[in-house]
Amino acid sequence: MKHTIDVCFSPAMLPMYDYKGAVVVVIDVLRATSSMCVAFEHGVRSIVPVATLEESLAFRSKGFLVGAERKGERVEGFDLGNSPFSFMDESVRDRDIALTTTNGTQAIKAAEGAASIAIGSFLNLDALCEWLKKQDRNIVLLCSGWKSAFNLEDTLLAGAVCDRLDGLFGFTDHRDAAIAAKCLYQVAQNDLLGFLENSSHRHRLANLHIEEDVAFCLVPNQTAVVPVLVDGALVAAK
Ligand code: 3SL
Repeated sequence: MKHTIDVCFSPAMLPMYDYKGAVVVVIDVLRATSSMCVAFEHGVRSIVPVATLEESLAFRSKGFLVGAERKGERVEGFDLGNSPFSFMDESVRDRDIALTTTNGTQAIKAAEGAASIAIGSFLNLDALCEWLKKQDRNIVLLCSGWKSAFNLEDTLLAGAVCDRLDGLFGFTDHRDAAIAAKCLYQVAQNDLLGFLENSSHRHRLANLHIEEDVAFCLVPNQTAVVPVLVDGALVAAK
């Protein structure tokens, strides 16, 4: 039987989707899911996504590194923020990390109850698509958005996945979201950075002088790692 692929533009909309038997791919291009891919590429053993600062901090006594981002910045007192560059350090190798971010880790929590949860970004685009082809399930691409609102960059990645997989998977009856995401990606694909010129989160990050993070997170296929959630922790899929 042909499986379906669909796009959910916000975690707030996820309850309207039939996701419980599906693979949910959580997408937060700027920057949480991109940083997670970088972390595993640099040897991190596991990442426990948590909702609050307190939950993250509590993992320190268990030997974890603790990470927290709020308003785009590392929260004082935490080892790590949410820049992909902060996960490129030897000090993260073989470590377990607890992480909370404004939207990305919240979206992962929202997807709990799915048959499986994977992490997507431009950085692991081709590897993710290859992994998805092997899953014998419907797929829901969940955009983290910004505080429940639509955003462009997550939609572009969802569109890129649809663009690569729609010959293999059928769009669902509620297919407009997948069609829209794919069309948007096809318009933007040759200049993702330029397309996002006026996007809200690119501006938020530019105000923090971290435009290099934005450019980095839009470069496809920098890793073959596909992080998946197993017993509450993200690990690299075998
Ligand atoms: O919302 C999130 O999860 C973050 O990726 C936001 S930020 O890029 O760190 O500002």
